Amino acid sequence: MPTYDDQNIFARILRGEMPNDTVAETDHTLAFRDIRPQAPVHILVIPKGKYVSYDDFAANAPDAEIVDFHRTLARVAAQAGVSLDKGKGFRAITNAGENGVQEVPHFHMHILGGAPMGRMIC
Ligand code: DGP
Repeated sequence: MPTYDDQNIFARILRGEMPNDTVAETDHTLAFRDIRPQAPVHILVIPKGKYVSYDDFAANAPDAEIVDFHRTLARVAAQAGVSLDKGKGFRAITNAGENGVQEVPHFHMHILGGAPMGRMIC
């Protein structure tokens, strides 16, 4: 696992060094709008803990942080009107490492919705 880089942009957002458009926050999780939206709804959900990628988070985060992360993601999707009870659904994805084309090395999931996403294999 790569070493966590404390200077990555999401670490700076968590330290309050960078502005962001927060949509939800809990003790363990932050959700904010993506700066380069690729869909009408494009929100990033990140743990506050220092995890490089999905595999790091899944293997090493305490259960309480993992549960809070997923519950927050589902709540944010509902608040944004894209959950199945509020809207027409969404895509939740994470990119990991070089082949996953992960730009920011702090684990995050993208919530994408508000329009059909199209079929994807990547
Ligand atoms: P990726 O690591 O490839 O899964 O995607 C990173 C996403 O983070 C990308 O969609 C753009 C977004 N992003 C990069 N820098 C910033 C920033 O400073 N603020 C916000 N809100 N989003 C950012």
